[in-house]
Amino acid sequence: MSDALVDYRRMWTDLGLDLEAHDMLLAAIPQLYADAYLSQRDRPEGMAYFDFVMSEIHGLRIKELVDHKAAGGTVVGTFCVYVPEEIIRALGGVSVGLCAGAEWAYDQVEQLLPRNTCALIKSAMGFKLGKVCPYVESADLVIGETTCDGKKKAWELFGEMAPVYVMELPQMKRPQDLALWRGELDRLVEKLEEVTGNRLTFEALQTATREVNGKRRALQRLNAARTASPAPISGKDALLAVQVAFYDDVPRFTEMVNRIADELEQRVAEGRGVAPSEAPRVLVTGTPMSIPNWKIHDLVEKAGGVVVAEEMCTGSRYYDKLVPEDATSLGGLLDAMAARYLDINCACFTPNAGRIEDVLRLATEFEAAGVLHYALQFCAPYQIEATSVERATRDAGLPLLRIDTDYSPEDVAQLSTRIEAFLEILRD
Ligand code: BJ8
Repeated sequence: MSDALVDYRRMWTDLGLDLEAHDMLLAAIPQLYADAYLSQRDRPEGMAYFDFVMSEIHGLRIKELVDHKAAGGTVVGTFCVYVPEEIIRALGGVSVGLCAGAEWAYDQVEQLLPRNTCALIKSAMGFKLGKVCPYVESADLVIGETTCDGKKKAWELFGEMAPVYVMELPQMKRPQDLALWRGELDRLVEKLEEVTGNRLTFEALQTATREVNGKRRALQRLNAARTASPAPISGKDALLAVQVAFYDDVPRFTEMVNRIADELEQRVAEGRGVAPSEAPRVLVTGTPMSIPNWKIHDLVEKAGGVVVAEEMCTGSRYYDKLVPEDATSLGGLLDAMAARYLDINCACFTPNAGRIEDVLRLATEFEAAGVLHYALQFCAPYQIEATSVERATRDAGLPLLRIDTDYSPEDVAQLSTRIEAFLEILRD
């Protein structure tokens, strides 16, 4: 056993992980990753960074978090793209996304939650109950939010196992909702000041805003290259970059993604792609996909299609919009931040016409031949909104495939058949 591994095991024990269960989880990920990722041909060389990140998913990054805490820093876990990571960063905290993408400890989960709860909530709860996630165990505070009913109620139970703070997210986008949300940012600042022991300053928030904008700009560059035909990077690889954006070190991640964007721009100039230019181009829209949930992208790309864009929180909703950097006061910057965050188009909002506009806009920009609507089973907001998305895409002459699924591999064969048939339609 290498020294690093011995140290990691000590670190995991200190964090309170169930080592036996954790070993089982860590043993499963490399195979999944190899099947989905390492089997791809002609990947951008820069993706080696993400291969490394994945090989160290519970190792090096956790060590960095532990060191950060030992030096007096704070780790804050989040579950939603509405939680402004700039504020956490400005107060000396490290923000880590905690959504999980695999079934775990469902036997324990189903003693607390109804079976018909979406996989994202069950998985997050299962990782905590099963003591297999060093990210959640590192968190000094977990921030929940009042988005869907499932999450809203799950925080009450999650709060029995970890320190949870819940932000009230309005469900409409009227001026009075923006005022409520702006007040929620003030309350979040207050809470984080208490937890970190630091005071928020304009300068620190301005710096954090520039840094997080830099990360989003790098993702914008990477994704802009996907408008090219042939696509210079697979959808799977682009998805992985956004998944990792939620927990990686911000400056390092930004630098690495900008390097990949340089490489992709070069590939586009050379007309070099990861799939033939006639491969059907698919836009995926719907609920977020957390590591190691690569199921849909994998199926589309193994069937000969290429995913060219994601209208989802692990996609354009995360990086499309920047916080304006021209505010001259702390209050002004928080105003700009509140407006930027409330402008995200989650199906928890009503009405949510902005999401439909985004789907149509992205389909045009990325020259998608069809749209795949992905929703987790028992996610009422996205499953219901799928009807409006389908109507709009039909009116725009875009074929749409609707998939409602979960994290289990049981429906893979059936999904594969449906996806192959859909790609056939797109080829015609
Ligand atoms: S902004 S999408 S990250 S809430 S899948 S838990 S909605 S029942 S994840 Fe989300 Fe924020 Fe919205 Fe994005 Fe509920 Fe649906 Fe489950 Fe969901």
